Amino acid sequence: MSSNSLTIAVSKGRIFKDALPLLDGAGIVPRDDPERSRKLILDTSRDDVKLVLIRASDVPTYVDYGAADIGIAGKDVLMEYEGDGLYELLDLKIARCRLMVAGPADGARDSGHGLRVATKYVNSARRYFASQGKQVEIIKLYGSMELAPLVGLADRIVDVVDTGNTLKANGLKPLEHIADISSRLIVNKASMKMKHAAVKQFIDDVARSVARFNPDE
Ligand code: PRT
Ligand code: MG
Repeated sequence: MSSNSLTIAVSKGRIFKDALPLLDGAGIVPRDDPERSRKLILDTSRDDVKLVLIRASDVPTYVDYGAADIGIAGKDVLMEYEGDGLYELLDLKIARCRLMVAGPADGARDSGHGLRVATKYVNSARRYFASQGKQVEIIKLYGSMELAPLVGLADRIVDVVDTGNTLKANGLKPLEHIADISSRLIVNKASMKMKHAAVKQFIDDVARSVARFNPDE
């Protein structure tokens, strides 16, 4: 990577969609639409900036190892990530949701002890229940957590919730709030040093966009 070019890691889907206006504010417009193109590396309107499209949960890994200088990742994903090669520098205030404990809408037992909790957010769930003084058994899943209580795999799930429609459609309801979630700008620690001018310029530009889109915060 040359000392003034920037590689930005971002996931397709809701984060990409919400990030587009912020990138635009930094003068960065992708040359392809990732929902149509199969390319994993997108050139942009700036010759010195490219986007790499990866799974949401892989973004911190690419940035940690310096395969991308910068990344856009949900706080839910960052709370699970254990590497230390990155800085979290800016709240982008996009792709907002809440990390919640959910369970059957018709009640069910609520002692909190001996509960089985299904989640892909193993670290966050473990920390949360420990902070509540509750002993639970955590079952790691990779998706479709809502199914677990329906088939008797678990008593509770920990998942991100936006409208709550998905919980409701599966006979579940939100029970406890763990954290407010939004996407964050993360930067590789070495890039922060070696490409300081380019990284700082980018962060300042994006921060201005964020402020413009959130005038009341
Ligand atoms: O690609 P991969 O499957 O590994 O990752 P992913 O599914 O986590 O990616 P994606 O694009 O779905 O989510 C990326 C990020 O968006 C997450 O890491 C969160 O930070 C953020 N985000 C914001 C959400 C939601 N809102 C959200 N609603 N991520 C997931 N959801 C799910 C929710 O769990 C439910 O299953 O969307 C479904 C609809 O939500 P309701 O509550 O509106 O019904
Ligand atoms: Mg998904």
